[in-house]
Amino acid sequence: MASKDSAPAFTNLPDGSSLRIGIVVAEWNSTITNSLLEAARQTLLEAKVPEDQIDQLYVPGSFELPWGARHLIMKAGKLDAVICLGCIIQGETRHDEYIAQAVSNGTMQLGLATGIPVIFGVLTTRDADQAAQRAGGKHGNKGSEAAMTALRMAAICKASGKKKIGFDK
Ligand code: DLZ
Repeated sequence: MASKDSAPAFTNLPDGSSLRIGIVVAEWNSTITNSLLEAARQTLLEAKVPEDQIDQLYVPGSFELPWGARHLIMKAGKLDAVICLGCIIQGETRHDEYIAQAVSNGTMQLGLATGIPVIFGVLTTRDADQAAQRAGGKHGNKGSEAAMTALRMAAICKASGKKKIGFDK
């Protein structure tokens, strides 16, 4: 279980001025996902990622996020990281479990296959209130955390001169 200090403290934002970052956003639960998006974009801009170096794509639901991330990677060519933003809320059936499993596996596999960091910025909550608390409420905004993770991972890749593999145009 997450405790108050379990997320890493990102005190210094890496310089993002040379980075190109993709963001894929699910339209399901759009009030929440748009809050995540706004915070993610704000964090990238604060880190000096140029606005025209942020590639954004909406997909219908969280299930489509890995496909959307792959599409951006293939289309944009030189992305340093891709952030996936979604919100899966439990319902009467087990749909949320299947979607969450598929998205987390899909994003992980895409990152490993391409060498491009693919960030899991997907809320998986019991209800809408829990989601709201994590999209600008008392638990902060996970969109901003996802953006910080993307910046950190992109900086690690740059520092190690890691060559990206796969999906070359
Ligand atoms: C179908 C569905 C349901 C019931 N719930 C959610 C949800 O809470 N969050 C979300 O992002 N998407 C949901 N979806 C849509 C699926 O992600 C997907 O778009 C459809 O199953 C079509 O593949």
